[in-house]
Amino acid sequence: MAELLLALDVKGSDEAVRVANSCEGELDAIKIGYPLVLSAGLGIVKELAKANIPVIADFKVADIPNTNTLICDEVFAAGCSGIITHAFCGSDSLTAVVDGAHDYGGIALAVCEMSHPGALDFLTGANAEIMAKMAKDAGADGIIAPATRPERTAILRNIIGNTMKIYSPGVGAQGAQPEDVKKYVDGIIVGRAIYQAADPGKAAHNFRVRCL
Ligand code: NUP
Repeated sequence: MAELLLALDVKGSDEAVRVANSCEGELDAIKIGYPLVLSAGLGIVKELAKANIPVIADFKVADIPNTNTLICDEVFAAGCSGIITHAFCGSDSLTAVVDGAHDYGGIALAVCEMSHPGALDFLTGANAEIMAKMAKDAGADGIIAPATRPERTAILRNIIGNTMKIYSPGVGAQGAQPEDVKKYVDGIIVGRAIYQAADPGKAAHNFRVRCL
């Protein structure tokens, strides 16, 4: 059984609240990112957190350790429960995010292999495997691995073991199905296939059932 996370990549707080309310009771967490935060402001976190499910900031943090720490301070002060970071900047940058999250009682998830076709240019294979090992060594709480390439996600699962989480995007608009990957992961991330649906709550319910 996998959890269901909504990637709430809509523009503006009204639309974000409309979709989140429609999905009430169907989600385990809401993932926000640049599209929503740049259009609605970071204050949207407090609004979404009223649903009493974690809000995870998908900012794919990728900077020097000090800047990463400063970013974590803002993200967790705003009320987020977790942060998604890139791992490719190296172990010190990654550790800064892990420590920054843990200082606030939050979680840090490291992107190891991405779900889109261009990931095959760099963010796959040995590079992804090195980053999974790095995430484990840094004490990250979990990794992001692709539903679009379940065989790769299975390999990354073997590297990190069962104590860390895997959250997996690529289901719905990017072509993967929950059934492709649910046995390897702790949570499935779905964006457009829910928030662009005529009835987002119904769409979320259908994905939730398929994640069981
Ligand atoms: O590898 C990744 N692929 C991916 O799609 C890592 C991600 N964080 N995401 C995010 O997941 C992406 O930015 C979007 O927020 C969500 C997938 O949305 P959708 O394709 O289901 O609309």
